Amino acid sequence: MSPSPLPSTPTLSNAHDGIPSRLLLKATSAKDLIYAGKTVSDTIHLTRGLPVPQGISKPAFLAAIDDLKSALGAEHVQLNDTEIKNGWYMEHPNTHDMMPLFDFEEFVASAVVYPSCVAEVQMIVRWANKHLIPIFPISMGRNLGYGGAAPRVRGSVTIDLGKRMAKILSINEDDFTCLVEPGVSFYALHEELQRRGLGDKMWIDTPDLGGGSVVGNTVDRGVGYTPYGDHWACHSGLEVVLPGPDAQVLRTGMGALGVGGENTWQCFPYGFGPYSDGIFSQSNFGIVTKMGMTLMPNPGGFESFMYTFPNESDLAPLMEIIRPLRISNILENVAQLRHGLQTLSVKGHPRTKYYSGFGPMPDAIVRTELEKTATGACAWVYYGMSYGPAPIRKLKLDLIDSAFKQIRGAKKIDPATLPADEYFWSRDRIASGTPDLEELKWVNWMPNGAHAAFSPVSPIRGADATKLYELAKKRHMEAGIDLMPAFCVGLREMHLIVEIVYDAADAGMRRRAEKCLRDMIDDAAALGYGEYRTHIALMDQVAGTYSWNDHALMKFNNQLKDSLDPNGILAPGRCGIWPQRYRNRGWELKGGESSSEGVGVGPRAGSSKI
Ligand code: EUG
Repeated sequence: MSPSPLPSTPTLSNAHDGIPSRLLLKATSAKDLIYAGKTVSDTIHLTRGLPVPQGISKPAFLAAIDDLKSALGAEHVQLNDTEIKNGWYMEHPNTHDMMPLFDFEEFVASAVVYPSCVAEVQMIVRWANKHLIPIFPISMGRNLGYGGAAPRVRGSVTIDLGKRMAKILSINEDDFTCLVEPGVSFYALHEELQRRGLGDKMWIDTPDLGGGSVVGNTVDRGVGYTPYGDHWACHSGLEVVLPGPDAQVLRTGMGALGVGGENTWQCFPYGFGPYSDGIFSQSNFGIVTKMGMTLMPNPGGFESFMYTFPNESDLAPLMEIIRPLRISNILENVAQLRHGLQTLSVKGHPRTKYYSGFGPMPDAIVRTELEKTATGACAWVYYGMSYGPAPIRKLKLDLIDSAFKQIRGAKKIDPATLPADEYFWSRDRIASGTPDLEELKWVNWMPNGAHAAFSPVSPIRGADATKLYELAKKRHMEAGIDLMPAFCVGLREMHLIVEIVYDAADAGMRRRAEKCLRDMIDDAAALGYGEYRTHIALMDQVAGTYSWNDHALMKFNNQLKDSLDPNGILAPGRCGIWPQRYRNRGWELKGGESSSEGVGVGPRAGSSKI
């Protein structure tokens, strides 16, 4: 390989968010590819100047920032007033969304602050309450496809928790648990298990890309691909800083015990009384500073398998086959059923290598191109994993084989025939708890490649899969965008993940992508499907679809918000929850707006000013 002209990717030995050295070569070529696909400058000058949040004058804001600098050290507070830089997955911005649906300058922070401990997080919360400045905590800011590091309210001060709070506080070999801070990535946790010689004994569960924060991904209810793939279900215990003026800290579950709670904190998630953890996931009710996570015992063997299915119409009967196998745990992991086009795009080539026409790439071309690859021409590919010693795997794999082969033309691909760089082996690593970087390759499909996801959940049924697939297809056709769906099958539900890959520097394409996403959200809602997670620009719309009984759930969320965060300083608008000071002022985004901002904010809670 020729040496990269670009600066080297930071590794875990010099950055909390770096790449493990075992993946450095892969990162180098991934970075080269991404930079080769950039047609616009990486640096964006803030033509609109310092994004001072609404409700405070620029001089008052700057004076408040000076206060914060004296409290935390000037080097731990950065004003964001000149330019922002996009970078790439491994060297991503913490000031904005590098994969925006609006322009790069819209969802942007006014400053970034780096606390080193819980007491400093509390200090920042008190400061925000004093000055009525919106703050937006990120763990590491790699929530790409869902807004990345970007605050919902333009000009919020980003709290980058991860940079200086990146400790693995404990790994318990007896209980198979750990306790981590927000700056610990899946990469870092995995490397630490190897370093301690525990890699053979216990596994982590990782998403497709391993650079994300374990805390961040879990509180956003992210998904991985081992039997521990439901991250939220696998966590145990939180430490949370509340957003009120006194910035209380609490620990949930057994961590709430007055003495010795650490004992059982990571073993039993519930403690006593109402189970509070839920309200700190996908919310703006608190800042999570520590989280317990369970680790999976090495199952004593594992074996990936891959089946291809020839026809688009195989989707429905296949889902009917998958459901009982998954619920009874014969299919043991959160596997993926991917559209053929996604297996093509993950090779990392730009779309123009295959097709340059406008609109979705014709099926015939996808099939012809797939014909030349390991999967052969097919409509769907199932990537799964069987766990345990060989005789146990054989029982399960035989059941799966005869069930899958009920589909005419179903083919099992023999892994022994696949070269080491085939995508299959990346799925193999991920489903056995080794975080990877391979998935990034399909962003090269478009120049300045960005992605944003449509992520509805449904039962594991043929009829549901078909309805969701058809509506996605229709809307992609209208928008002229390639459709790359993947069904991620949980225990009794599936997440359909449709990542739209678009050119982030092309305003027209961004608008088409946003329109397509919004149309799919509305279509899905009309059929009774909701999203499990969404991009920051789409949160109001998605929250609005959870409207049962006159929006009873949002009314409850608003009540919690007003009680916990009376001044409305913490991540206003996140997940569609707006504090009182912002309500009814036009902050909600439902589509077609040119600005993400409303008109002003109200006075301090309890203030007599109107
Ligand atoms: C993916 C999976 C997700 C998600 C976003 C992306 C994977 C893409 C299961 O959840 O939310 C290949």
